[in-house]
Amino acid sequence: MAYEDIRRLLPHFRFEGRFENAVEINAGNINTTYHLIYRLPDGEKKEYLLQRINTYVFKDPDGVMRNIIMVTEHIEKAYAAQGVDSSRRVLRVIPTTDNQPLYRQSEDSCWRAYNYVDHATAYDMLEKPEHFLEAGRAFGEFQRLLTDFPAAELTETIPGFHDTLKRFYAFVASVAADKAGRVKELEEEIEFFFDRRKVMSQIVKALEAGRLPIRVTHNDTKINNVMIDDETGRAICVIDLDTVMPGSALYDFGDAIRSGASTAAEDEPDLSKVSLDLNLFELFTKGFLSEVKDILTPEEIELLPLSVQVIACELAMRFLTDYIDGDLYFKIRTPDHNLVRARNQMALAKDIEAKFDKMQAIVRKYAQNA
Ligand code: GN1
Ligand code: MG
Repeated sequence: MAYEDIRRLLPHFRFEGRFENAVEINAGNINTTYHLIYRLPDGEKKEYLLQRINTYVFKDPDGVMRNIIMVTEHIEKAYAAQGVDSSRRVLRVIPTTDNQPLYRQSEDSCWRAYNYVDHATAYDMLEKPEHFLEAGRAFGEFQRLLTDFPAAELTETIPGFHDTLKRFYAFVASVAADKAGRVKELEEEIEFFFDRRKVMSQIVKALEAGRLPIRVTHNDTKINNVMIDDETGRAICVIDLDTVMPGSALYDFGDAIRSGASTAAEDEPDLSKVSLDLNLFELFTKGFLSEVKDILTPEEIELLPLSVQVIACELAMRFLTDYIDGDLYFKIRTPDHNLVRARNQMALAKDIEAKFDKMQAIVRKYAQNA
């Protein structure tokens, strides 16, 4: 039961009111999350999120929290300067009773808390196409509000997170090590990534050559990382800021499209259902570029379609690497979950390749009038 798991932690945070209920939220492949309800003496409800940070993935939880605090404070100030009420627009860290952003229960058990954005939903699959236009606008706005934030002040908490070439070499090393004895059944899948090594390394090479700027990026713009207001249908808050780091705006565009514009869930095993919905691609592109077309360089805009291909391949390769390693990184719900996910993203990547020219035409349409 959720309460039993967390009751010893609750007194360590500055939650207001009396504890009423805790429910585990089954979202995310990395951290464990609880939704908490408290009640003030006057009857008002106070809601929070309590999360256990996965320290296998995040080796520097203090660095993660430092990044999050700097970035959320910056966004809050930017909204204040625009006269926008930011109470439901940005995550806020709830400190511990000794005023720390983290509570360390033991060496490998780290907890943190946030305000809860109420009357809003994080969808794994969007229910209405308009939501995706909104998501594009929200991730674009996130990017825009952080253009004047000095990226060098952020810690690279997972070094090379979207360095796809480095991830390719890690994948090759995992294939060679074959720790879980699974490589023999995976010839076709492995070949897929060797065939795409060059394409996958294009963004990181352009960054290294200085042809693309380093920006503050979210790095995990999966569609369930934006909250949609239940009443207005507008995207109100970008969440899951654990991977906010210096990076490329292309990562955020590519990851959002590969997750939100797919016609199937990320772990749908029936590959005939997996494709890129160009209508959704267009909606997101429209929303995203409405916020950032004056900020992005011509080269960044030109490479937006490529970013979708690169991030879909990268994630497919990450899932396959984890399957080969024996499922150490992503949470799994079935023994072949990572393999199913990898094949799903490979199918999506193939469809993205087939639709490349159409994506390019759409990007050009919305990049005009800059
Ligand atoms: C992980 O936990 P979640 O779902 O927000 C992962 C992302 C992947 C995603 C795929 C830190 O994000 O990079 O794209 O799963 N986060 C990390 O579902 O590795
Ligand atoms: Mg998430």
